[in-house]
Amino acid sequence: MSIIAFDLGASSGRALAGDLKGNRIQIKEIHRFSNGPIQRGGHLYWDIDHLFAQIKQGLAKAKSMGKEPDSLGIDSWAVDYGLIAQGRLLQAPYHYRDHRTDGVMDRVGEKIGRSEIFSRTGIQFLPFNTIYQLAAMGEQEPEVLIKAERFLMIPELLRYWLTGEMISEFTNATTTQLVHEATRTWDVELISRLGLKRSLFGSLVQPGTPAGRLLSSVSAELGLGTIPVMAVGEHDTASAVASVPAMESSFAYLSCGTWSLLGTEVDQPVTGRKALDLNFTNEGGVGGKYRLLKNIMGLWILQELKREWDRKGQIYSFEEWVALSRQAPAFASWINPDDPAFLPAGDMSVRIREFCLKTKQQAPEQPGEFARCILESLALQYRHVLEQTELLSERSFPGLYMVGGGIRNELLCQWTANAIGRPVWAGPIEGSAIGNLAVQWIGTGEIRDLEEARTIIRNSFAVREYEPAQGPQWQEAYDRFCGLGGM
Ligand code: LRH
Repeated sequence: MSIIAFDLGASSGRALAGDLKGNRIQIKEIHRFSNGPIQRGGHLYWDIDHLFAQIKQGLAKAKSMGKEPDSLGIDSWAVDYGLIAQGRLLQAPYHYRDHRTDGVMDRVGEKIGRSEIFSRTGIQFLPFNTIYQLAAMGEQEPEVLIKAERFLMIPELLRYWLTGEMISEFTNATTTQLVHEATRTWDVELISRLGLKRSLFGSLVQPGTPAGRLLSSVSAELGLGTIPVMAVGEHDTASAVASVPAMESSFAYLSCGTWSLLGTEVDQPVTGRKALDLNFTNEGGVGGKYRLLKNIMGLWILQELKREWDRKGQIYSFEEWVALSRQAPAFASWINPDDPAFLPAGDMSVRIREFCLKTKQQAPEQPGEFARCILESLALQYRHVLEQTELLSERSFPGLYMVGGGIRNELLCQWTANAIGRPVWAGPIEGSAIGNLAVQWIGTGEIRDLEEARTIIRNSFAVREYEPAQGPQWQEAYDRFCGLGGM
């Protein structure tokens, strides 16, 4: 029995078929497709029709490979959504890096109060959270919100087109910053204080809940049966954390990709003053857990730097960028990767240089120097956030689990181990898709629970250990990093 996970990541979308044989998972990538935003009229949108077509193509390919699935689930990055009226999508979903939310978080924070928003939701302040995207719509396109009857997050929208059912899922919903941390459902008071209609938001289901079957029109088009569809941990980070092959109940993880999400799992959200000041989040997790973590800007900065060089016609592969950074001088200059300047797309080299000059450091010039600056800064920031996680959770961690595409970057894994002075355990690479598959098996009863899923994942995928090295040099670097202005 095969099942399929669709994982829509920032660098690409993919369909993975999974088979569970005894206590081993086998995966096979059956389809990979682009998932870049489209730019139109000065705004950034999801290419949502393309994605729906790719999902159908993935299903058709599965059938042609003799892997007609018995279940499917979809996960993607958080916060983005579509609005439905009369059964139809009102407009293409915006991409969260669109600038229409500029300044909105501050205005909403003033109106409602940051500490009140945080104590209700436990969610960190990021300018692109859905709450601010909806507030931006209220300011700029109120007619769309008036017309809208239903709010669906991206995997829900795609599921709706596959099944005809509109069902909202818990983990992704928490990233809107509109779900109450204690009731684990929509915060009706917050929603009405924002002037939003309560009726937009449907009741939430937990990951692992059946969410309909393929519409007969879809199954006829693809020559498939009416395959059951499941709500999984539809926030990709929820799925990634579900895939962490930890045997201990308390551990630190880093989901490493376009974003770096570093934290731990907790049973109850941590919403005190310290968490607010450190801007930590408590996102809904799989298996009734919360993910106490912090968003770190991640490999996005290097991806954008690469795109900048690509545009200039100086094209290096990612492996070449990493090799160049290895050759550049060590500990020359750093950035605070979480400076908001690095969030939008565009001229990263200019912003990196500006940051370095502002903080009285030598600004990088050569490609390798830029790349080294980014990768060292990420590793040092991982230590910073790991220590903050320990402080907030009142735990200490002997090492760090890393999952996701970013662990292909062996240099980053090694530098992370060096920076934290503890081992890194890296794997699996396809964390989100594997977590997505595991939750489907939990939903169908083939895997008992999250703990058993993690044991099976550990048994099925290689985990590479990186031992820390160059302790004194990295300690000295960390002390200087923490003393940089602009941190
Ligand atoms: C990672 C991620 C992250 C969100 C961001 C928008 O892909 O889902 O957890 O904060 O994208």
